[in-house]
Amino acid sequence: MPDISELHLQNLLFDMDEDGVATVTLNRAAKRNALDARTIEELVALFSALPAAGARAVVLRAEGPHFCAGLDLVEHGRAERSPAEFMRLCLRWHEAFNKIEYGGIPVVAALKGAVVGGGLELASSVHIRVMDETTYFGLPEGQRGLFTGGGATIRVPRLIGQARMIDMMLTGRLYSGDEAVAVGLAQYRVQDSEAKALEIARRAAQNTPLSNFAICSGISHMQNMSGLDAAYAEATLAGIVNTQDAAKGRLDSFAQGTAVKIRPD
Ligand code: 1HE
Repeated sequence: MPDISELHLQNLLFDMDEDGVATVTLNRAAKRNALDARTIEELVALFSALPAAGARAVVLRAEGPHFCAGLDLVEHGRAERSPAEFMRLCLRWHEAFNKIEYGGIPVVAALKGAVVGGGLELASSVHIRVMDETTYFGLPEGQRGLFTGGGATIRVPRLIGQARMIDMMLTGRLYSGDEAVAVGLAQYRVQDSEAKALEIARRAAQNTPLSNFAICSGISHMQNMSGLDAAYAEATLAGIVNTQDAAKGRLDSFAQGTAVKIRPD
């Protein structure tokens, strides 16, 4: 697998600080960060390379006033893809978004403006969504004569339920403001989504990498299993995580009364 420094990124920007907090930026503002085939390949390559690069948490942000306008409709219209070609393209979208959801590294999205169509599919693959006052969510596929192809049918109902997703797709209903948080499209609504996303990523990066791996891949995998299998997988994962050397110091400091207490003050 190529090193991150060897990737030739054009539509994404990448940066990582000394604490392993990485920033991935959608960098096609002139096209409202619409997802063309190249951007999807860059997401696959970048998120595949992040674990070996030592990333402990990621902020996913965007240039310009909109997070992401979804599928590149112009590229799609011009390409005149066959059904098989578009199916293969969708499988690359799944590859990219699965790398994000199942990669084991916390990914926090800093949302703004349009988070629509494939943009919502991308946003729904991260672990924590932070929106600002300009953010709105939509699934305009129905209006465009299209259907979701980047995992929305799996991830969006998990967030907001099937009935709300169908309503969004049939009527073009948009969610914004408090309502978007209330229905589950975002967990935080703040003035500055980038500052908040960075704060959350920094905090998550302080957990042990193995705990974060379990949280940011195990929970998703277990949602795909039967209850019985999920319980088995949970016990197996806990067997590994809860006996890790990296946790010993934290347990000792609790026993000695020096660890932070878990209470709302
Ligand atoms: C684009 C795209 C795009 C903008 N593909 N080029 N997604 C949509 O249906 C949303 C389509 N976009 C919009 O409704 C608007 O662009 C926005 C509300 C997001 C922003 O509006 P605005 O006025 O700020 O920008 P604009 O003037 O509409 O667009 C600026 C440029 O970005 C313009 O290009 P230019 O060369 O004429 O300057 C637009 O063409 C370009 N642009 N959005 C391509 N989406 C796996 S299946 C997933 C299916 C879907 O995602 S369906 C949802 C598609």
